[in-house]
Amino acid sequence: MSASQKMNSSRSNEVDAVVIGAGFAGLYMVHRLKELGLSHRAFEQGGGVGGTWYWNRYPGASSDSESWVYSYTFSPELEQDWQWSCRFPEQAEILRYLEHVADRFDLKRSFDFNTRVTSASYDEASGFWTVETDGGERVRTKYLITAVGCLSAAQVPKIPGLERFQGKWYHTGQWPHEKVDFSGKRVGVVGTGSSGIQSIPIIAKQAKHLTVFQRTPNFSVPARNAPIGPEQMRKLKRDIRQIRETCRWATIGQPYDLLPTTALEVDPEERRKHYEADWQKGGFEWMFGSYCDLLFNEKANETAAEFVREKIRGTVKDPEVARKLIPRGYPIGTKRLPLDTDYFETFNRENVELVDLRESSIEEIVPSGIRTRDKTYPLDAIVFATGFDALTGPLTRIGIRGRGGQRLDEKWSTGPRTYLGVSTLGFPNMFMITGPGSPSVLGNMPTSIEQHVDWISDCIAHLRNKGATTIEPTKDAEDAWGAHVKELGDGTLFPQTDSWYMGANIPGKPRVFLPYIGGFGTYRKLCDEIAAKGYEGFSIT
Ligand code: NA7
Repeated sequence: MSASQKMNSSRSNEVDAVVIGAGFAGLYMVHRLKELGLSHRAFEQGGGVGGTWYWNRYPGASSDSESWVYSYTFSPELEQDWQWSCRFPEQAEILRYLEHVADRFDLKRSFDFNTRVTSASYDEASGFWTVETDGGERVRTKYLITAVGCLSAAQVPKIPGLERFQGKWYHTGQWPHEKVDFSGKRVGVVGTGSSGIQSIPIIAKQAKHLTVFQRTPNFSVPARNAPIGPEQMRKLKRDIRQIRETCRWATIGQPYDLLPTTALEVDPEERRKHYEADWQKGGFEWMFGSYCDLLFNEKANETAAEFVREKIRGTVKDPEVARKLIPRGYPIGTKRLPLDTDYFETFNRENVELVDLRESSIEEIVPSGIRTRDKTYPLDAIVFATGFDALTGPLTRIGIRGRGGQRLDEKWSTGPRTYLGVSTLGFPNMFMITGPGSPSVLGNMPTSIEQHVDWISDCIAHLRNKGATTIEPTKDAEDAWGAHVKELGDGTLFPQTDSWYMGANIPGKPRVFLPYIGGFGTYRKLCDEIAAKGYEGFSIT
């Protein structure tokens, strides 16, 4: 018997709710279940709380939302007590915060850590789910709540020869807990998404030599991280409720919103000044607090894209390296926009080399390094910053079966079908926190998470008050929601680009725009209205 089985032998195998995951979502969900007085079990495959921040320990991993909004709002006391050190906190600080929350609200005792859920099956006769774990447990539950994150199914590309590599290799999303020291080493980083762009400048400072293997050049905006001084902290503490209220209704759950102006109606010089001023401020606001047509109109988008290209040209000294780094052929913002600290500057270092995989792709991994079509690059370590099977991957990997044994991955084989991104037909009493078809990754995640958890908690309370046994979306509601999500996505520039938003980073994954892009505030209002109408679009029995 494993330690966790022994520890939990006193725990109930029949509960009101099972929660999967101990990140921002799972922790808050458990807190709400406790408040509702529901019996529950919660499972987490990591050895502790944190979710994304438990796994993503790579050098430079940090939040791209400001600390004062990248946190919970449900407890004003917590909000006042916790002191963030800087604008964009690093992984270790966010993990400390989540540890603090878990201890403060006594959440850890609800969880079985180091325990992976291996299947969840719905039994129509009893109306219960059976959840199985790799610890050999079977738990029956009325409600199944997934809090598995949107970017948690790490993707290591299937490059031949990896098993023969004699050095060490890592994926940014599954980073070891012990310190990885690259001093004196020849390191290769594959991938230039957010994780690559955050880690490359730091690895470059440590390693003897760094080779960056770039498939698609990325746009990036400076983070301009900085400590929070006493005066700023005083103001933040004073205004925090108002700041958070703005986030709750804003397009991407941030304390700013798109301008009412379009990029093309503004005089080019004025537009440049605007881009420059926000560039100096740093952060996502540069794009998402900017002209309202940037993600809808190619010409408008091009004004922003060209501004960033100019910045790259002005930063990178070697014109040939600059040429390779300059993104072309897709609109800015349609791949997740990274924030960086000295990313482009890093390519001016003597010990950093850029390999353009569009000119010479990776053929194989050899014992001594990476071989492209043209050359072998000797390496002591490889870092795969190659991303995740986003949004659907964490859910379809669990092994969820609904009515009639229908598998979730089969139901979603041509793309996810959900109602509000929180539920899916054929899987009664299952709730997905920030599932596909909800705003999720297009907004500040903790804001998205809290809204979903609150909505789910209220829904469960409603079901209990009514004495209802099941809730499930109707086919009409699910079809209409899918069509709405698609129509909104099609109205943007996103479908033009191969990105994880489109499922295009995973070989064989259907090409579907995964999140809801109607705006976070609009979505919240809609969810509230649906609840107020007695959960319109759901059949409740
Ligand atoms: P991303 O944003 O998916 O970036 C992955 C990067 O890896 C991207 O540059 C990819 O190039 C590259 N990639 C993927 N597969 C390969 C192969 N086979 N060969 C070469 N290069 C490859 O993941 P991140 O972890 O950086 O960020 C994920 C999110 O986590 C981030 O947006 C935040 O929300 C947090 P491509 O562009 O596909 O050509």
